[in-house]
Formats: sequence, structure tokens, C-alpha cells
Amino acid sequence: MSLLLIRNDKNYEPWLKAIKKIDPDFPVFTPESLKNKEDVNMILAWKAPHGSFDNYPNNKVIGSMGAGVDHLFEDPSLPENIKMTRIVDENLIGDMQEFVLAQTLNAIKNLNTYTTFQKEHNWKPIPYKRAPDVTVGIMGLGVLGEAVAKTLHRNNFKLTGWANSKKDIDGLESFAGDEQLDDFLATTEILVCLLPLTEETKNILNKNLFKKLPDNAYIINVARGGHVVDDDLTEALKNGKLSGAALDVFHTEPLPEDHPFWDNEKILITPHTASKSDPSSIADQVVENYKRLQSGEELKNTVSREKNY
Ligand code: NDP
Ligand code: OXD
Repeated sequence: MSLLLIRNDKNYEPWLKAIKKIDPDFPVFTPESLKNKEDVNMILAWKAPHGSFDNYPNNKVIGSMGAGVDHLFEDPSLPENIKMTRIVDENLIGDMQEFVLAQTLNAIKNLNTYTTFQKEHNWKPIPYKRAPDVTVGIMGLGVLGEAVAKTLHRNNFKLTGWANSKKDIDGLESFAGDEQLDDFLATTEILVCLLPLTEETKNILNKNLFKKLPDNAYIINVARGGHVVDDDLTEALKNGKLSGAALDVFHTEPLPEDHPFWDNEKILITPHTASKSDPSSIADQVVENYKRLQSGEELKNTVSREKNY
């Protein structure tokens, strides 16, 4: 019985090292080192080339090496009834909290604009805002969204949040479902997207949604590029509906060199680096889930096949 790792970037060394550090005899393989496909009973993948999950007759679980599972659902070779897992990790959570806090403070203190002014040797103070006067609206209040809400609350922002179901989070006004989306958007001055990418959330950051935000709203997308309609975002920044955007994720990554976002001064681009899976932090839960599978116990951090997240 074996665990197989499959990654698009083939960067296996840190994962093998972290797993072997816990158990030097752990049966973990890569597509290159695996001898027999019949031996595999768990696969852990990150953006595996489509078709990667075919022909593993004894495989029982396919897990994501990150929090997001959209890359697994997009693969037509994902077996119908296979169990799925994802990563929930304290470092992944803490890194996302710090990143979104940095982006919200950046937005209200206009730091991105000053970077442009500096290039022009332009000494020009512009009005700034204070956290208690600004409403941040978080789309997606799962593991990461809720943790981000707590950090922003500690830093005195006013908070609203939107999810499939209502939440009880300190300092946050909770909205749920399509019927409450407009009410949520009406007061959201900084919108943070932390939704999973699914059929329902694809292209959700589009011109109709932007219209429902207050004028000069700011977008922080740390979820997936597929949530954004790029042309609608460019237009809303151009016509002044939105004041700026911080984007960490894109339809195509790396962002193509000729993409118009690169030269848009109102967009702050980061290379999908808000919060990264750290193998040394995550190996424990991988090993534990593998052992749980062998002993027939319930797996940790499972993904709903009904909800697709
Ligand atoms: P979770 O699955 O824990 O949370 C998802 C949240 O989205 C839940 O609150 C859920 O509602 C809500 N949701 C899902 N679908 C809808 C919908 N159609 N309408 C309204 N709300 C919806 O995910 P995580 O918090 O762990 O991660 C979120 C995403 O962050 C990941 O999927 C990944 O894409 C991205 N990510 C990005 C990283 C980066 O570096 N940029 C790093 C890590 C993750 P409910 O609670 O009611 O079910
Ligand atoms: C993740 C990510 O989903 O890195 O973990 O985006």
C-alpha cells in the first residue's frame, strides 16, 4: 500500500523530506519512482496534469496539497465516488490572516498610490481612512474567511461576511445565500474574496456585482482567478466605480507577460503567494490521514462531493 504524490511542478523533494522525517519507512512515491499502480491507495496532488488519476485500481482517496480543491474537480479523470481531502493548517491560516490584513491597511493608507507617486518624485498627501470607519466584507467564511475576520476585527475594522450559511462570528454581520448578496454588497467598502472556485462562484466578481458596491470600493482577491471577469474589473477601475484591486490569483498563472493587469496602476499584483502550503507543517496530517485510511478510521479535512468544496 502506498501514497503517491503528483504535482505539476514536480517539486517533490520538500514533501518527501517532510514525510520521511516523520517516518523514514513511509511508503511514499512520485510518478517517477512508483513501480506498480496497483500499490497506490492514496494520492495527494497539486494541479496534476489532467488524466493523472486514471488506472489506479486500488486507490481510495485523492487529496489536495493545498486548501483549494478546484484543481481536482477540473480533472475529468477524478473518479466519481472517490473520497477527497484537503489541507487545513495553522500556518496556512496565519499567513492568510497576515496577508489580508496587510492588503486592507495598504488600501486605506493608499500605499500603492504612493509607490506610483514616488516613481514620479511627486510629494502629494492624499486623504486616508481609519480602520473603524471602514467596512470590510468577506465573501466566504470558511476556515480562512473566518480566521481573516477575526484578525480584521482585532484591528478595529467594521465587518460583514457572506457565505452559504449564516455564521456567528464576533464583530461580523453575517449574510447568507443569493437572496442576501445585494444587502451584503451595499455596505462593503473593501471586498475580500475567500470563496472556493465552484460552478456557483465562477465569475462572481463581475460588472453586476461591482455595480452593487458603494462607489470607490476596493477588491482583494486571494481565492482564485476564475472568480474574476477580468474585463469587467478593468472597466470598473477605469470608470471609477472601483478605486483599486489587490490580486493574488489569476485565470492563468503565472500571469501572462502581455496581460493588461500588469500595467494597471490601480492593481497590485502578487504571484499567488498569500498563503502557501508548507510541507513541513502539513506532513503530519498527511501521515495521520494515511494511517486512518489503513485502519478504517474517518479521514480528517474531507471535501464534500455534493458541495464541491
Ligand atoms: P472553506 O471550504 O473552509 O470555506 C469556503 C467558504 O465559502 C464557506 O464559508 C462556504 O459557505 C462559502 N461558500 C462556498 N460556496 C458558496 C456560494 N456559492 N455562495 C456563498 N458562499 C459560498 O475554504 P477555505 O476557507 O479553506 O479556502 C477558501 C479558498 O481560498 C480556497 O478554496 C482556495 O481557493 C483559496 N486559497 C488561496 C490561497 C492563496 O494563497 N491565494 C491559499 C489558500 C487557499 P458555508 O460555510 O456556508 O459552507
Ligand atoms: C491553496 C492555494 O489552495 O495555495 O492552498 O491556493
